[in-house]
Amino acid sequence: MSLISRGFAGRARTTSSDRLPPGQYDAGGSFPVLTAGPTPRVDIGTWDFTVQGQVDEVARWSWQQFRALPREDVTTDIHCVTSWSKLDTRWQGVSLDTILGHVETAAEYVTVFSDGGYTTNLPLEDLTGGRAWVVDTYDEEPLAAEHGGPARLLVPHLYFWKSAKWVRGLALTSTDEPGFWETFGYHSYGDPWRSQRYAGD
Ligand SMILES: Nc1nc2c(c(=O)[nH]1)N[C@H]1C(S)=C(S)[C@@H](COP(=O)(O)O)O[C@H]1N2
Ligand SMILES: [Mo]
Repeated sequence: MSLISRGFAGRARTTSSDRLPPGQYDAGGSFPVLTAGPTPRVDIGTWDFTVQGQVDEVARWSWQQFRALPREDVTTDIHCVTSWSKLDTRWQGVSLDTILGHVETAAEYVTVFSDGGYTTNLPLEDLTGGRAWVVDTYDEEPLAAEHGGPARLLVPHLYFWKSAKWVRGLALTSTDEPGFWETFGYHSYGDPWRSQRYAGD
């Protein structure tokens, strides 16, 4: 029969399968660690976060200055290209809108760089609009070193390889320059809802 009650039809669909992009599974309580190379040792005494490259003036925050910026709580789903997703992950950190509010630029792209040499690229616009953060807290605890502590990028609307661990800054560029995984054939944008895993997807 085709009759369905209003109450049932009108209910918001929030089952986990609706929240999983194509080809992804729910990792549940586990939080896999994916790192190319060793976990770098990061000293917060010398740590800084800089926005450099195509900017009128380099912007720089020491750890103390970064910690004093306005903070936000973020609860979001994350999607790794190796096909695990994790729902309702809880973070705290500084919005990239706050950081980029201090910067004048005509650049359209960003190379995110990290301790240990990892890089990843994305359009500058994708770091704005309340869609990206530098986070230092996971589940109300300081972010663990293997997950990118003291601080990592969080860009949950793109595959998780864009969320650079041990992040140290942004280099603003006029053209889209492939980062670490992108050089090895991963997609330059990486939208999980469009299965943009590899170049050409
Ligand atoms: N610096 C750095 N950041 C990185 C990586 C890395 O190897 N080095 N791996 C990326 C990949 S492929 C994924 S899926 C996530 C994994 O984050 P996790 O180890 O906290 O799960 O970090 C991303 N950020
Ligand atoms: Mo990944």
